Amino acid sequence: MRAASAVAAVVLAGCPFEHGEKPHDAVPGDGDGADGDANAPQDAKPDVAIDARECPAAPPDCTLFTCASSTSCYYVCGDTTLNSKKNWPAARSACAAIGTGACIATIHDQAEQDCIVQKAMPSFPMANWIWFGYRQPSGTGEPLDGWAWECGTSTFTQAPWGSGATGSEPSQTGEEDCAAMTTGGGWFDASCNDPARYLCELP
Ligand SMILES: [Ca+2]
Ligand SMILES: [Ca+2]
Repeated sequence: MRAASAVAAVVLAGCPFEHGEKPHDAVPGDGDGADGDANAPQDAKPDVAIDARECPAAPPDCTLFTCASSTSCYYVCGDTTLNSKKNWPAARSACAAIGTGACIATIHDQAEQDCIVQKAMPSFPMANWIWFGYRQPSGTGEPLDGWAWECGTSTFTQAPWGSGATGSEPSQTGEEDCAAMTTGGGWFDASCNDPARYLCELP
C-alpha cells in the first residue's frame, strides 16, 4: 500500500497553480481562452446532456418514468391506498388533465412496450393491470375489429394479444372494448367500466 504522504506529494506536484492564481496566457489571441481570446470557445462549461428531457412532475397518484427508446414522459397512475384507480374513460380524462398534450398512452413499437412492462409492472388481476390508449368503438365486429389508438398514430399491435383469465384475447366476454396490459405485457380486452391502474404519455 502506498503511504498517504506519498499520495499527497504526487497530487501537489501535479498542481502548479496553487493558491488560486490563474495561468498566464503565453500566446494572447491564440484561442485557448486563457485571457478572453475572441475566438475562444463560448461554452467552456460542461454541457447538460442535450437529449435529457425535463418531464413535468407526476400528479400525486402517479409515478413518472422515461424510456431509452422514446423521448416521451410516462406516468403510471392509480393506487389502491389512494383509491385512485379509474375506469377507462376517467383514465383518459385524468391523463389529459396532466396538460401540455398528455394523453392515455400510445405504444409505437416493441421497445416501448418492453420499457412499459419493465417500468410500470402491470399484473393480473384487476387491481394491478394497466389501461392504455387502445379501444374498440361500438358497432365494430367482435372481438377483433376496429381497435384503434386514442391518441396520435401507431400501427403497433399484438397478434395474438396474449392470454388472460378467459384464454385467448381479445375475448369480448360480455362487453369488452378497452385494452389493458397484464403480467409480462400481454394485452387483453376488458370492460371499460372497470377501475384499474392506467398509463399516461406526454409525447
Ligand atoms: Ca369488444
Ligand atoms: Ca377479454
